[in-house]
Amino acid sequence: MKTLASTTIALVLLTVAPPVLASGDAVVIEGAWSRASIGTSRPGVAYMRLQNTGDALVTVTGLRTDLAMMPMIHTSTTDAQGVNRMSHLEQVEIAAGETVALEPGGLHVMLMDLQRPMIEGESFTLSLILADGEEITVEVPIRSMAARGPAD
Ligand SMILES: [Cu+2]
Repeated sequence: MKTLASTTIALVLLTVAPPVLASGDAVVIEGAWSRASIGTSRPGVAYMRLQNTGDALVTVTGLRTDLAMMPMIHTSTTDAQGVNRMSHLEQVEIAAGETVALEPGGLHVMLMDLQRPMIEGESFTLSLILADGEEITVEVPIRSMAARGPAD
């Protein structure tokens, strides 16, 4: 009864293993998208939702992609005069069970120093580096220059 034996072992492992997900496995990335660029002189942008399905805080401390020399997380704010400003965030914390949205007008991935144009219909690989050294990689589709969301 090989099958029964395997099932028993699996159940034992499930019981013994602590219900802690590795930080990289705990984060689910949904709805990633970006916009096509005109050449490479201006930075590119990318958006996504980061869902922490685990039971511990996850901190994103950096980004990596071969598309851009300096990918970083920016936040957008509008001051009292209605002027939009972007600032670089050193890290983004995602509380257990929470979702952090990177979307137009708020948090976003800024792709500084593009190495090639972002072409509609193509995609690129982006890795999120976590505080514990784990990385999560996502394939980001490139939408049109006028896109306002992942379905455009
Ligand atoms: Cu920015």
